[in-house]
Amino acid sequence: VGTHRDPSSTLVAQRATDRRADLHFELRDHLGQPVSQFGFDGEAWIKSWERFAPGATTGGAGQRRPRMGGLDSAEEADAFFASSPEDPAFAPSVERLRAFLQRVGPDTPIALVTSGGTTAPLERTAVRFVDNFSSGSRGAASAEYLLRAGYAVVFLHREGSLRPFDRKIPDAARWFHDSLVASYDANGIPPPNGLDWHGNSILDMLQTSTANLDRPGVCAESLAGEALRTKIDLGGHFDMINRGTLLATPFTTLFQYLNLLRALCVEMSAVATPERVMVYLAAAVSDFYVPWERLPTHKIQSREAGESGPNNLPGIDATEDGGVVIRLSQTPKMLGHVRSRWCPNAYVVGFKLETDPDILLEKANRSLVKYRMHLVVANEMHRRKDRVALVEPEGRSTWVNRPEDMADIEELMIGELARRHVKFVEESSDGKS
Ligand code: PAZ
Repeated sequence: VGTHRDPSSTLVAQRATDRRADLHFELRDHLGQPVSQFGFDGEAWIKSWERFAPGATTGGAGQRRPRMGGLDSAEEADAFFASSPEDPAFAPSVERLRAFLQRVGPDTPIALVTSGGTTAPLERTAVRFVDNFSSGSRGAASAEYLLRAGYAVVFLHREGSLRPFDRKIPDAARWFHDSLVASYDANGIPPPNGLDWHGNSILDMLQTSTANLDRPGVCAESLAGEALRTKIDLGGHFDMINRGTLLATPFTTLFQYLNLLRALCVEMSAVATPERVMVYLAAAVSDFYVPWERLPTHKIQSREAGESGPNNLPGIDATEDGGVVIRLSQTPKMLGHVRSRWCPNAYVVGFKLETDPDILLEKANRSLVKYRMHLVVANEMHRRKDRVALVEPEGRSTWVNRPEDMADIEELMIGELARRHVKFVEESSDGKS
């Protein structure tokens, strides 16, 4: 039922039966080779374990890392980052952000928009993962309206989720865009005008398609056809790209997302007048995950009922009927760190999603107070495209309803938020003078 690693040696004690009385153990070394076997009185053993590792004998699979502080403590956040895997895309993403911030004028407001859902892998070489419903529609639409409102937008989005300006383009065309980027990369084709291919819209490709038609792997005509068949504000889009006001940074896993979020916030907090930064946290971040140190390296194998295994997988228990029990830990809460440590001068907008409308406002308000958000957007799962509440300090909340003839509720939301952000910047500069 449990695997417990003794930090003073490399031995792993594995309980071989699930009967509390008369327990049988097999000790294995760190390579999984049996060293010895023994058995003894189960109840006494359970009591002794419970004394110094409460819950360890009943909590199911795996080693339990003791919590150092609360879930939202700096220690928990630091431990999460220290144990995250290396991400080869991390450093280039931060470099691209630095170049982007250099291009943004000193008076331009900047928004960091997070969008789409994170995955929590179940294996290091992830074949399987826990995901969520988020399509990225909220983030993509919000980024568009922020751009239209004059913001430079850093769009931190789930790879493959919806993106500004191409969110209405059919999947086939977006797939084509991604293949095109891969093909440009593989062939070393540099981006035009010093801009960046990665994460930029499908429409960037249109602009330069004719120049690249003779290049290997590039076939832009069908792409142009797809895009032009949809009703898109091409002029507006090219304007944004040409002005260099949109930077998209992709992530997939929870580890990638949180590492990038922290790095981008820290970079953005160093701009002149950091109050002009709005952090808009619309991504649906997994509340539960398997810590990296507990993930098996390779794919978890399936097996017949009664067959033994998985063995030596610290986060996973086999059940009698051939199933597995995987224990998910709670993801450390990072919202408070955005406010207090990573981006302390920015205007920070959190989001709260609930399926039960009766608890929505209360939960949003709790998040506002606990993490010192400037505003929390409260939305109910099935009505999220039609109405949201903007929850602010001192119990204020404003409902925003989408009129029938308006395509996106984000148009109204961003109007409201941009107004509040302007006021926030003015009040911050008044406070300084
Ligand atoms: O991505 P989408 O448009 O399908 O959904 C948007 C949303 C519901 C994920 C977003 O509005 C939101 O509430 N994000 C935060 C979710 C949460 O962690 O509570």
